[in-house]
Amino acid sequence: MRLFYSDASPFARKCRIVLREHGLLDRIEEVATVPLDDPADLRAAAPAGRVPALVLDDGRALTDSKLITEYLDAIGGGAKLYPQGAERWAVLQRAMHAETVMEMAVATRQEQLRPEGQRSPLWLDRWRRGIDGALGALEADPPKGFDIAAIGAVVALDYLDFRLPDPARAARFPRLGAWAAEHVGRASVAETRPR
Ligand SMILES: N[C@@H](CCC(=O)N[C@@H](CS)C(=O)NCC(=O)O)C(=O)O
Repeated sequence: MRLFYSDASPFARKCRIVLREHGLLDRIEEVATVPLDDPADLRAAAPAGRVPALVLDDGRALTDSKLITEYLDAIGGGAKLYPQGAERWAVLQRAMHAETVMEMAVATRQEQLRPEGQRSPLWLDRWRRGIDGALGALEADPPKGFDIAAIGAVVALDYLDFRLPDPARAARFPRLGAWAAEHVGRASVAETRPR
């Protein structure tokens, strides 16, 4: 199998952490790519040209990090990251708060790369408040253990520090910061940190 990723993509990083947690690195080749260059092999796997994309051994492909991480969790030999029991919906809701942070942070980054006169102050403000709202939900109810919500939260926080650093953020979400610090040294997290 082949996983197309770009180093900075938080969505791709979730998949890269999950495949390490499940010991799948010997079955899945990680292929670094630049989506904006529109490489033909990425377009063939992902019609919309986005990472992550996972090409299976039979040639079929899966796109979108939520689908790919659930697939890797299904075939992997490690502890399950998507719980099936009573806690499933609480975990998925936490994961969705993290997903919202990623979506709004990536949108903010893309907006910031536009020429200044073309940026939308309205959307930048809405996304800033949206990010803080979703972080506030995670601050009130941080992930428990290292499940798919924890992976999302670690990735979202690292992406914020990487692309949208804010020295005041740590003071606004102290509990979340302390929670994240517990996972900094985990191999799957350390090996995939964006540079
Ligand atoms: N919902 C998707 C989002 C994927 C996504 O937005 N990927 C970005 C990189 S962070 C991308 O490939 N952008 C290139 C493009 O849109 O052309 C997922 O979870 O996989």
